[in-house]
Amino acid sequence: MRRSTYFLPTLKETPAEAQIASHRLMLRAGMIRQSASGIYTWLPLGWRVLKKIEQIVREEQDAAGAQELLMPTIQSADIWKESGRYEAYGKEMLRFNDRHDREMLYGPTNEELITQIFRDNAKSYRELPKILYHIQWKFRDEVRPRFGIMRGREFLMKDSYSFDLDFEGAKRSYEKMFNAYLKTFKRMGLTAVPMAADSGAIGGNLTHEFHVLAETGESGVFYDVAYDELAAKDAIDLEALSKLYAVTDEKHDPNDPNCPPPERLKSARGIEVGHIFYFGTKYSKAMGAVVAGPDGNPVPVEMGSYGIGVSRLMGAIIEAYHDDKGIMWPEAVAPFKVGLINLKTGDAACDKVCEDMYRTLSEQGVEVLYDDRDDRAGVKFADMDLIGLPWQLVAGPKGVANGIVELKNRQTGDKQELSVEAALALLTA
Ligand code: P5A
Repeated sequence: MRRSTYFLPTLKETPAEAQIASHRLMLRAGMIRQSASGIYTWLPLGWRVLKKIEQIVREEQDAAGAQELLMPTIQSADIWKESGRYEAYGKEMLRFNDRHDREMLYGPTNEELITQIFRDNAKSYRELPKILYHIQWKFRDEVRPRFGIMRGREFLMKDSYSFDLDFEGAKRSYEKMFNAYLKTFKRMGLTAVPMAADSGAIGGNLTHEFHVLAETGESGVFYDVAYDELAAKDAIDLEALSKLYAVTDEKHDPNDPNCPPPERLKSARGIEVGHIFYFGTKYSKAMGAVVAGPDGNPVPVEMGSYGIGVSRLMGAIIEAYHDDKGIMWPEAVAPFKVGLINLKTGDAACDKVCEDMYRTLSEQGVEVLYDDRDDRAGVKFADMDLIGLPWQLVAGPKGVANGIVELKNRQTGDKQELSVEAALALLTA
């Protein structure tokens, strides 16, 4: 992509309305713009990152055996009346009537709709177990939308739903998702701590929230220091992990036998990036989602639901990866891998080297943003640091005369002077 043609409105000034780093940086880096309170347009740079995050979430769901489908954003109120949540959901639900005066709503979550789909299409226990998921926009009319996309009104969620014949099966599904979540967040460079939590409006009796620790997090959490050692390991020891004390502040109880002594108890702030629930037959009974069991008798299916805040994750990643100059994307979710800076656009030798490198990298499938603008070097450096691509490849007249370019790692700040060939070899390795 050529910077000269790319729609990337970066800002020098810090927007006054943004209170936390990720919100400020997403605005300044030209990734999002607010369209109404808690509702955002994703500009090309932000949209690229959102798709990368979404793809990692998708791959780990698929690897766990979940199957992707797509349910609509708009739902009929009827199914929510069946489950009993239509009244209970309150003002967070955006409700409206269509031209035939039928009551409709913009889905805040999809337990009802998926239960209806399952009920109408699955008949026998032989079709179990199943985990179905989609990645779809949700709307919740939050009282206090804030921190940009972190707590939006419209946001992108991955939501999965599991169907099993009995509790044992449901527990296996829950564990599959639990594991998939740890892997998913790890691939994005995040350590998410699973916390025993309250089930709130979704209901049920087994539930975990996944929190990325950050000072700007909205939730208070308490956990055993042993968690930090466990999380640093590559293979996740679920057994050991599930024994550790880790809870949200509503659940924290110093008198709990599992609560470690004060010197081993950490108190921190967390960003909730995922939330999983086992709720048994709550919806299947209310909505008649039954299958014929092995003996032919009807059995209401055991269910769970599993959410990831896909758009919120972007905020969490930026909170974890930034400095005073801007964002420092982990490679797995970076909008481009390389930012190519031509220090003297218009200089025949610089232009030639840059064009050649741009072509070679692109042909090799490396995503490059080429700053080919006729602008000052300082502007280009500042912009590149702000948008935070993992590698900066810099070509100026002096180096180019000797066949040398500079390669900078945005996270470590390390700079190397290399031949063009060596730099390209490193970036395509
Ligand atoms: C689980 C999947 C549910 O809705 N039903 C389907 C269950 N859970 S949840 O905790 O309410 O939401 C799942 C995740 O969505 C993110 N999230 C939000 N992200 C941005 N803005 C919001 N207003 C918002 N509300 C929820 C969170 O990451 C949450 O864990």
